[in-house]
Order: sequence, then structure tokens, then C-alpha cells
Amino acid sequence: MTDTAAGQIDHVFHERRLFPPPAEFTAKAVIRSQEQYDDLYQRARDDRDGFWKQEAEQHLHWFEPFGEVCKWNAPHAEWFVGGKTNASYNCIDRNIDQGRGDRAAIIWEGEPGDTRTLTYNELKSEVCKCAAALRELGIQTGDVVSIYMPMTPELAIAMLACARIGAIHSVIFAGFSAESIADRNNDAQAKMVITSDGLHRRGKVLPLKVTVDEALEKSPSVQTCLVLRRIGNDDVPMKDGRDVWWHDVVDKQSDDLPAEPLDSETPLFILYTSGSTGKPKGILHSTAGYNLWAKRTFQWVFDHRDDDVYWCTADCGWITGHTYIVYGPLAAGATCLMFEGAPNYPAEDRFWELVEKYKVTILYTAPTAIRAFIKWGDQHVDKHDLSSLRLLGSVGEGINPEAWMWYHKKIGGSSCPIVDTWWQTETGGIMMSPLPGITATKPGSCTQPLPGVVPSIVDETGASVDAEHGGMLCIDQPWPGMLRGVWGDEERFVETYWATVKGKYLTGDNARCDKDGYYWIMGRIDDVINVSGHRLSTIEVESALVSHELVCEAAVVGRPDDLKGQAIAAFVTVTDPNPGEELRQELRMHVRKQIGALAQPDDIRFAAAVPKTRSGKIMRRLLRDIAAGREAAGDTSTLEDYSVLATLREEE
Ligand code: 7RM
Repeated sequence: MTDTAAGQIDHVFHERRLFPPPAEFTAKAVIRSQEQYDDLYQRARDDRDGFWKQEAEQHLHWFEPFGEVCKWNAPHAEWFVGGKTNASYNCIDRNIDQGRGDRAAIIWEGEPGDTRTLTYNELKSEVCKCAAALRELGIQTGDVVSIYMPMTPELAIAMLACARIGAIHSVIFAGFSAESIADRNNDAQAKMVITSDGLHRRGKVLPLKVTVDEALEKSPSVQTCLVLRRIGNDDVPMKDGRDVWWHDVVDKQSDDLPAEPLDSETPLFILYTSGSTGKPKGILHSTAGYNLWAKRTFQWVFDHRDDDVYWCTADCGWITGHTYIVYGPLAAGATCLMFEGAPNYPAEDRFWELVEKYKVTILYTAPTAIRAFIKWGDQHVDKHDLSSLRLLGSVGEGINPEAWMWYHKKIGGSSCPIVDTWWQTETGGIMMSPLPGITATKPGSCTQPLPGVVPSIVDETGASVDAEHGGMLCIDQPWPGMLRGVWGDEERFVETYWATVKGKYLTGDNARCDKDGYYWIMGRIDDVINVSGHRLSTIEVESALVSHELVCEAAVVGRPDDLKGQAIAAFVTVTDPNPGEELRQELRMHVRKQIGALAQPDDIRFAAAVPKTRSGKIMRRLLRDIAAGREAAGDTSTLEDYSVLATLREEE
């Protein structure tokens, strides 16, 4: 490690490998030359309004044209002022108008292996019927509808049906507790909940409706519950006057309901996301800007072509599912695979079986999944022909170089570019990513900002710092996909994102930018560890640990230390069934060799699993409490598996 002045983030990534895009890829790519990208980037930066005017006119349908392109009164933005459009129209009707009606929009496979394909024409019929049913059930423009459903086509249909009539959807991941659903219903004053009789999960059935019933006892604003039959479980109790079956009200509706012309800034959805403290925030996105950002970032980053079969493995309960299963790819007329099940059911090769079966060309998944595949073993991958793949994507966390290399070699056959996409629920869509036809990638770096994204790196006072040293990542200019607010909490919106640096969006992540202009996300601001005045990023220490052959996963946090200010505590899962003092010592030395003495963990705890949010992110806040011997505080509603916490404590 370089000896640096106190206060700067020690950059300890020694990643020097560079992977230029294969020439055959570049030859056919949507963006195929650096000049083309430079031109886009410079136009978007230097003539923001001119650039986005042209983009919006070309890539969205307008019932009525907009006037002003961007009305920016920080932190409030209005995009495409006065225009009228509709996200459901853009995702469906526009494709039909342009001759893509018979193309498969969604190819779906359920956990038990049942399948269904919906063309754009068929998707339109289903969305119209659902929208008409919502109307019949009293849902009006501006009403909030909570959606708590399995990953079935009806989940996407329900989202698009809301969009069609200007209702605001709030998708709640179908693993949340009754308490979490009730909190979200109450915060948003939801009028309806759409759910199902149950959900298939690793061969078992989860009774979703029972959970919703419990939530509805504490959700006075909800008047109607619409229930899809997914399992065939007719015993579910239906409350008279409140609960209705999907097949009773949706199926009988007309399959042609014109999309409502909606003002550009009509709220499209709320998505709840946990903050580091306190209750979840309802991140608000609006219609035109979000839809345009979703579509264009999809086309740029995934290099979409007509014959692609694109698969994003996220759940629609997360922003990745909203933007890159529904609004982006459908607006681009793509064919999307949608999968209901888990990656290891009935066996650990399910994903690879699907890639082979549907000849998937673009795969977008998360580092947490990739690390699980590595742990499960190559034999599950080797059984399948993955030669249809041409592009791989990663999202959700930084991808450690070890996992990157495995993904590149084992899944991509060393010939597919990897796009490591950095973005947030708040940003609506991808902000930084390689462009697969032109960017030479470095494992672990999300490389460069997309057109329209103007980043900066600042210190705690908001002053610009030397980008190579690292600091807090901000976005200096408004962009179409940016969040429009925190539902019902203007103060929190301003405090969280806009108070540190005037007029700049504070991402909450730390980053540094290397000499080549490549960005490296160093983790959340709260995750920086300060050891004797040296600032270390958790992800680097984690990457070093994971590069040891016996380590599957690692989570690193700081804990108070009288001498050093903070000491490093590491929670690791290993393949060794009986890890002991010897391995502990070996791992310490390993980190010391990889990074330096300062980064050597003080505590190493062997754990059966690290606590993660249901979307796969390590819950470092909880680990900080455990490492410091405190009661875990704050919101744990996104914790994947509560039993993990209990076992981690036992380790103490
Ligand atoms: C898309 C999504 C956002 C936070 C973000 C980062 C982390 C996401 C990457 C990443 C490093 C990446 N939205 N993050 N992608 N860190 N490299 N490619 O995940 O709202 O759920 O989370 O996730 O800390 O701020 S999110």
C-alpha cells in the first residue's frame, strides 16, 4: 500500500488487467467508436437541452409535444414540460405501431417449469384488460396501487396497467413481512393491493395472500385486494367487499383500452428502499424522463439488437427489475426472458439450463449470485452450452476481481464483454458502465459515466478533491431519470441527497477515478474505515479476502478501537468445514500481503452466511453493531434471513 497523507482513501486496488472489446463485437455494436461516444457525451454535457430534446422526440411517443426541456430549480427537476406521453404506450403500442406486434416481448418460465410467451400484441391485450379492471375497481389517475406478487407475467402486466391509466405502482418484493407491507401501504396511502394465492419457492408454496391479509388489518387506506391464481389454492380466504379474483374481474374486460395521455411529470411509481437508518424511503419516479432514461441506457449499455434474447435475473421488486425487465427493454422492443424461480432449484444449474434452452444472448445478474455459482462448482456450468451468450452484465454491488474473472472465463467463454453497471434506485437507471463495443474494461471498475451523467468527487465539506484520492461521489447536473422526491417527505429528500453540496446530487457512495478516467466505487460513505487516520474501503479488504482460495464471501466493517480509532472486523464464509486459528492467521497474512499491514483484520469471524438484504447486498450496518457488541438497531425489514443474525452473535 502506498503511504498516503491521512484523510485520503488509500487506493489499494492493484488491478492492472485490461480487457479490450473483441473486434467482432465492436464491428456490429450500437456504439462502435470512441468518437461516437465522445460526441454523445459532449453534446449531452454542453447542450443538455438540445441533446435531450432530440432524444425525447426520437425515442418516446408524444400525444402532445413538450415545451421546455428541463426546468431545473435544484433539487427539483421537471423534464419535457407540458408534454403528454404514457409509459405503457411507449413500452407496448409504440412497438406495435412500428411493426413489432408479433415479436415476443416476454418469454416466461415459472419455477415448476411451466412456460408462456407473450408477443407485444398479446401483452397489449393483457395490459388493457388489467387496466380496465383497475378502473372498474375504482382506481383513478394518481391513486397508489401496491403490488406484492410472484415473478409472473401478471406482475409486469399489473405495473404496465397502472402506467396505462396513470395510477402509481408501489411494488413490494414478495418476501417482505406483513409488517413491511403495512408500513409501505400506510406511507403511500395505497388504495389497492394486487397479490396472488401463493408463490413457488424452491419447491414449497409461500402463502402470499395470508401475509397480505395480516397486513391489510393494519392498512386502512386499502379498499380492494386483487388476487391472481398462481398456485391453484382455492382455500385462500376472500373477504367480501374487499377481495376479488383476477380471473373474475380482469378476464372479462375489453382488450383495447387506449393509454391515457399523461403529463410528462405524472408520478409513475414509488419504490421503497432502506436507508442506513430509520424507515424505508419511498423513492419517486415520474413518467417521461424515467422512461426515456430506462430505454436509452438499455440500448447503449446492452447494445441491444433485434435478434437478442435478453435476460435480467432480478426480481421486479427491485429497481433493476423495474428498469431492466420492464420499462427499458420493452420500450426498446426487446425480447425478455422472465424467470420466477431460484438459481439452485431444482438444481444448481437452473440458470445455465435456461440460458441454453432459450439461447440467451445477454445476461444481466448480480455479484452475489456469481459468488454463489463459484461456490457451487463449475460442474453445474460445464453441463450446458452457453455459446449463445454475447454480453454479460453485473449490478448491485461492486464485483470483486475474482468473481469478475470467473464470470468472464466460465460464463463468457473469455469472449463476452462484461458491463459492470453502477447506479441506484434513486438514479432510475444506469449511470456508469462500460459501453461494450468500445470500452476496454478493468475488473472491478464500472469505468465511465454515460452521456448526460456529470460526476464529481468531493470531501465532507463539498469541496472538490483530487479524484484519484477518492471521496464522495456526486452528480453535478440533472438527468432525465433522476428521482423526483421521497414520497411524502420533502425534508428527507433534501437532507439525504442535496444538503451536502448545493445543487449537486449526493450519491452516498465513495468513489475514486484513476488516471485513465475510470471510476472505482469504494462502497457506501458509511462503510469507510478509518484505521489510525488511514481511510480504507471495505470492498477492497473484502476483495483481498475473497481472493484466498478457501474464502467464499467476506463482509468487512469497522469497530471502535481505543488505539487506532477503528479496527477491522471481518465476517467470512469458507469452504473449510472446520476453520480454526490457523486459517484465521493465514487470512490475516493474506490480506497483509495483498494490501498491507494496516488493512490486516483484527477480528476474523467464521460465519455460515453473511447477513444480506433480499436483493443481495451485505448489511454492514448490522455487522457494525455486532462487531461493536451493540444491539442491532434500525430497520431490518430487508434482511434476507433473520437466523443469520442469531448465529453471528453466537460466534462472539
Ligand atoms: C441498481 C441498484 C444502490 C447501491 C449503490 C452502490 C451499490 C450498485 C454497483 C454498486 C459498485 C456497482 N440499486 N452498487 N451497483 N456498487 N458497483 N456496479 O443496486 O438502490 O438497490 O443500490 O448499490 O452502493 O449506491 S440500489
